[in-house]
Amino acid sequence: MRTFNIILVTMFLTACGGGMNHSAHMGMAVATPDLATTPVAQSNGIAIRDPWARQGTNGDNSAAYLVITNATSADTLLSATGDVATSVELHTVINENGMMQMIPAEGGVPVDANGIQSLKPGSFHIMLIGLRKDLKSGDSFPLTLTFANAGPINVMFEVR
Ligand SMILES: [Cu+2]
Repeated sequence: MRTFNIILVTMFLTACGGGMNHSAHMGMAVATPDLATTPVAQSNGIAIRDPWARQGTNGDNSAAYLVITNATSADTLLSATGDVATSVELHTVINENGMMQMIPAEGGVPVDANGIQSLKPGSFHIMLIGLRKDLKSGDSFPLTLTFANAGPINVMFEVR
């Protein structure tokens, strides 16, 4: 458990690297996802913690993040759907000749058996393409996350 917590702290700090909100997030370091906390949603062994999204302007793009834990056999996040944006896609980030590029996550986002998978800046994320409204700090919106085994899970994302 202690090892898990340390890994999560590292992930959180990485997720906060750069950006105008850096200092704000650092000040909230105690809000690091804690596997001992109650998940915001769970189904069939999959639990969701710390769902959040970047602020954005109507018509622009944004991204959403979360921590997935899996208490059962290997699963895959196949899709995220919602009406917050014209298109909602699962993306990953690759290093192409020193340039960081995001591309669709072919086959979805894998979640190991009894494992943890973080969707975070610089890694897997949910891309919100063409926001249908402004996303301001404190707003929230729903997405449906569909897993191959666990099925659909409705999650509210908090805008930060
Ligand atoms: Cu993306």
